[in-house]
Amino acid sequence: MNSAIVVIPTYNEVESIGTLLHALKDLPVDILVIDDGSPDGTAALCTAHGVEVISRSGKMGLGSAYRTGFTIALDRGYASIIEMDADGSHQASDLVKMMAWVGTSELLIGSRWVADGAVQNWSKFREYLSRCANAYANLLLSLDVKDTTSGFRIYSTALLARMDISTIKSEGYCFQIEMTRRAVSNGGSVREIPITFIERAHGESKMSISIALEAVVRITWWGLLRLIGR
Ligand SMILES: Nc1nc2c(ncn2[C@@H]2O[C@H](COP(=O)(O)OP(=O)(O)OP(=O)(O)O)[C@@H](O)[C@H]2O)c(=O)[nH]1
Ligand SMILES: [Mg+2]
Repeated sequence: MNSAIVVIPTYNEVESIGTLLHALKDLPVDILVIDDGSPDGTAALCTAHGVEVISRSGKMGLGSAYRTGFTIALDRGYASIIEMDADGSHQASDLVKMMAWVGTSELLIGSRWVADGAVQNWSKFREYLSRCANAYANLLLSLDVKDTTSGFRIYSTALLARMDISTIKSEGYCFQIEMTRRAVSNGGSVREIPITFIERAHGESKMSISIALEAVVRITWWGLLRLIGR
């Protein structure tokens, strides 16, 4: 067993996941895929790569997939728990850079919106959406994190264990914001490491209006709670 595990949620990523698993194979990490019954055979491909897969019966959301994966990782006693997307947006070379900072902060975020961070092949609209979500979250929640929606992270087990993740409710990319908020409120130290995020070349984005709306509603609610001191 390595001291770090990469938890990868998947839904219909058969065209992308193989490249990621190949890129991760020489890194000192274990891998756990949480697949939601992808009809395209994602789980079978991961198994063929010798990777452990938790197969769930249907699409239950990114947040729920991470809660399942994190709970398993915590039970197994890894020191570091890593989040990565399967769609090719997160690079193993950036993970190596992030892992060099393990031990310096309890939450390391692979960030697009710090100096030397970058996005490739994103439309202006997607960039605008991401920047707006981050600006709104920071305005209302004062998290002091430039890329609160990034799904490329390394948590220390000590931090994750005190975050009580079973009570995290968000399902879409708001999950990342809620986790950042919970990390900060639990006294977690956060460091952002610049990454290059590359838009997926294959498969379909799971981003939707309802996922964006979930973020707006929850951020607004948390902002109101903060205003009344709760
Ligand atoms: N298990 C599981 N994985 C999911 C679910 N929704 C998304 N994922 C995975 O979570 C990761 C991020 O999903 P994306 O579709 O890239 O979502 P996104 O990054 O918010 O959107 P884009 O920026 O458009 O790619 C990918 O590996 C997806 O396959 C889900 O309901 N269940
Ligand atoms: Mg993506």
